[in-house]
Amino acid sequence: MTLDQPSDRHSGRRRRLLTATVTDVDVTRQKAFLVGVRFPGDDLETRERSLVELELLTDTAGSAPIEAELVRRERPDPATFIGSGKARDLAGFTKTRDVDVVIFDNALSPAQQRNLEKIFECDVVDREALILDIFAQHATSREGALQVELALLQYHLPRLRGKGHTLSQQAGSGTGIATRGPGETKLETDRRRIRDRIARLKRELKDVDRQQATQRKARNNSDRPQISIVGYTNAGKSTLLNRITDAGVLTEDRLFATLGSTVRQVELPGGREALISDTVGFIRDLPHHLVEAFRSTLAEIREADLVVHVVDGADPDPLGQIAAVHEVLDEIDARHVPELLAFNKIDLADRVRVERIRRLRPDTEMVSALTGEGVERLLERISAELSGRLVSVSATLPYERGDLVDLVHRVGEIVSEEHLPEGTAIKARIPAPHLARLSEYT
Ligand SMILES: Nc1nc2c(ncn2[C@@H]2O[C@H](COP(=O)(O)OP(=O)(O)OP(=O)(O)O)[C@@H](O)[C@H]2O)c(=O)[nH]1
Ligand SMILES: [Mg+2]
Repeated sequence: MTLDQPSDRHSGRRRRLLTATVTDVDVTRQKAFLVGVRFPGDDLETRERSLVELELLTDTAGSAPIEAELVRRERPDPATFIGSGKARDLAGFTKTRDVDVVIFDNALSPAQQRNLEKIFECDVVDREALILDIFAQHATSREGALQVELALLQYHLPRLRGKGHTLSQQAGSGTGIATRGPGETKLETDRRRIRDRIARLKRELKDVDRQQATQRKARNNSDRPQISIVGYTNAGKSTLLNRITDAGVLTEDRLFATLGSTVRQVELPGGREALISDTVGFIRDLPHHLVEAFRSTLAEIREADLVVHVVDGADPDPLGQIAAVHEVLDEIDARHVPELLAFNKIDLADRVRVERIRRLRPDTEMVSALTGEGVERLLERISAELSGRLVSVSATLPYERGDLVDLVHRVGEIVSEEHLPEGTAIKARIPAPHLARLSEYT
């Protein structure tokens, strides 16, 4: 990837984007110009990758990224982030190309966004707005829609301004990149209405929270360990769930295909049953408002017995993805849950990268959710990780206590089982909390 050097800044040549989306720009799609900013100390490759990811996000949101530029700056300009000279320079280009929206990879303050819109004379948004917009377009469940709307309104509240549009055209509409503010005269009323709506959404989400907590509790009481599949968006989480259960979850080569969560039962090697769930993917700089709004969906990760962290082995920067996922896990207080790394898409990953990960994280399982390679081993590892917290028991259960025999089968791993005249002699490994129920017969 060659990015603009300062020397050809005025030559009119800008970086051509790499993916196919550029060559067949759909005339009906909004044309987007992307801007990344690199400060001293920022790693060039990281900023470039982030810009390529922004391009994917833009495409996913339904706009056509036509060009991108990585701008160097000593420090952010408080008024325009990139400095008004640079902004005017870029605006000269975007106006000749009829750009509809300028998208910044870095977060903009409401004032910077407003000032930049004046210079560019078109919509200016940042990565957060773009991700929110994608979520708005993809949310299908009731709670998903509530969660996204809450995050959107919280993002928009400090940005409301008069631009002659009505409120009904924005918040949660999920069409186009939602940036438009309401008409000037209605500004105050709209602010109040949004605050009221935020309060109402929070109340509704509390109900959802309660329902989901009840469901989780019922599942917890079912004695089966809970496994949460987590990972960067598009890493292959849903494909893995489908591979090991017959969940039939939608999988797609696009970002944020999954927004809700799906729980399925799985029988692990050794016969033990567990619950396994797949949920929304993470990304670098996942908007804080979204993480907050999705807390109830993400709560099951926090309460899981084991996290299976799926890493996209075909990505050029798997370690960066791992770090981004850990950041989100930190934010939702889920870092205490034991983690098993599954390096996915090894059918695509190059050998060098696989070896590098293997050296850095020797405990990583290499899998291909698509071809099934390594999945059986992964299940064995999951089983072993969960067994780490099992204790050995030896009991002779009378035949009228078939319920206890069932319990041991369901929650534990059978070592041996023999039918004696006085009952079923069973040797097994079970979670410690269940020991008490067998104590009479040990
Ligand atoms: N080659 C290859 N492709 C895979 C593999 N696993 C998943 N994919 C593809 O990667 C894309 C994303 O897969 P998903 O399962 O939807 O990914 P996800 O992590 O659930 O993504 P989101 O829900 O969007 O966050 C799909 O096109 C899958 O077919 C794999 O092991 N090998
Ligand atoms: Mg998915």
